Amino acid sequence: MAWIHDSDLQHEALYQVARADEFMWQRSRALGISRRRLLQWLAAGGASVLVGDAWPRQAQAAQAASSQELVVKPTPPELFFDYGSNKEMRWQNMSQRGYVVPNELFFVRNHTRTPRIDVSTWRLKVEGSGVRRPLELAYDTLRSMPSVSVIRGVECAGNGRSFFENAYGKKAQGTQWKLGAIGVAEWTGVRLRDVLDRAGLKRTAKDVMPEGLDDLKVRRPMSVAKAVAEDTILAYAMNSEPLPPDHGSPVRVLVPGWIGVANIKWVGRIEVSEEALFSHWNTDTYILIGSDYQPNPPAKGLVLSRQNLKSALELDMGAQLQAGRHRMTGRSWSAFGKITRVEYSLDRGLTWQLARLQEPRISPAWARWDFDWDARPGQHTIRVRAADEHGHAQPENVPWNEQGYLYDAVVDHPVIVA
Ligand SMILES: Nc1nc2c(c(=O)[nH]1)N[C@H]1C(S)=C(S)[C@@H](COP(=O)(O)O)O[C@H]1N2
Ligand SMILES: [Mo]
Repeated sequence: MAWIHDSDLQHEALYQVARADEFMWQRSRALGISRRRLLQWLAAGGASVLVGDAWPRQAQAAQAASSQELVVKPTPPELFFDYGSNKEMRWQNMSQRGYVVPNELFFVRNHTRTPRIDVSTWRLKVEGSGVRRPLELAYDTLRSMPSVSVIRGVECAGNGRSFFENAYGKKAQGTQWKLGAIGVAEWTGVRLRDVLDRAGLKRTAKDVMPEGLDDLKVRRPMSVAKAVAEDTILAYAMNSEPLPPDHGSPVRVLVPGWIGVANIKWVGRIEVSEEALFSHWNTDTYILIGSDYQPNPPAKGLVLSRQNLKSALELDMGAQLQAGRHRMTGRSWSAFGKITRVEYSLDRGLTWQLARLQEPRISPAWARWDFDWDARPGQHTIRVRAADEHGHAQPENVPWNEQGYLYDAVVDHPVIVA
């Protein structure tokens, strides 16, 4: 993979491919077998042994604890769709609102449940072969460092998953999100690179893996290039409030543009390594498995790239409206760049009109838009599609993948007018 330049490693897809390749060389050398033999062995199902992930045991422990409270904040049915430890924002509640999602409305995605962590005893460990001075930071020390605020989105890689069922007649694995597993907030914290510098980040460091303090110790690696980016931060505030328990209190990592799970909540440890790092969350899950995707050992499929491009109306699916003129509103977002065009169709894609775009159009966050609709009685289907400054556009369909990630196709939004 020598043609992948270091600066390209900010892009998750390239990063994962490069790392997987290196990993194979390292391990095959260590095991004294050929790389080819190792690939055959992996194809036969040896990956998790090789990665050395203690996931199954942790999963059992987490299940035993599952009768306890899963989410701390109130999540009444008017505000959220309830999937146990996961709560989906109802888009309807975003109409007439400002640019960011209020903390009370922000979606929650917990692999297990929200842990309660005492700020006074919380420590952030930064350690591993990639730092010269391993350290432990207390909350007050972190708060005393220079801070930055950024407006950015966090979106679950499975957002839109339920639409695979409409398209393929079968459900993909996992929470059946509609389009509400995304939120945008103003995050305040310390640049991750400032903390890494304090720990004496080595030039030879390669990967940075934040780890959560939740039951499963959710963790997922990123390249040093992404870790030292301007807007990769250790966030302790969300929309000017201390980070709420469900969103990672006291501190979470914000990794803009990368899939939701990269934004590790309740971070307690950051491993910095001179070697490629792997976890359950980039070998077994958060990968694309399906006939259109090749396995990419040690991952069982193509490791997920960054988030993509989607649009949502600020209206429930199947909402009822009164006949007459309505201002229809919504938001579109792209992880690649600014939204430059949003179109809507009232005739199932036969004809398209331009929606009006509003400022700001932050990337990776979203752009608000609206259009006027003179609604006649009957059953209607509204479609919306967006494009960004780099020419990415929402496709008509998405190839099937077992775990139902990255559904970015145009969706049918049913509306009943009476
Ligand atoms: N420690 C930890 N971090 C985590 C998770 C988790 O379960 N544990 N879930 C991840 C996933 S899959 C997503 S989509 C985002 C959701 O962030 P939110 O709950 O603040 O909306 O957090 C990520 N960070
Ligand atoms: Mo997610």
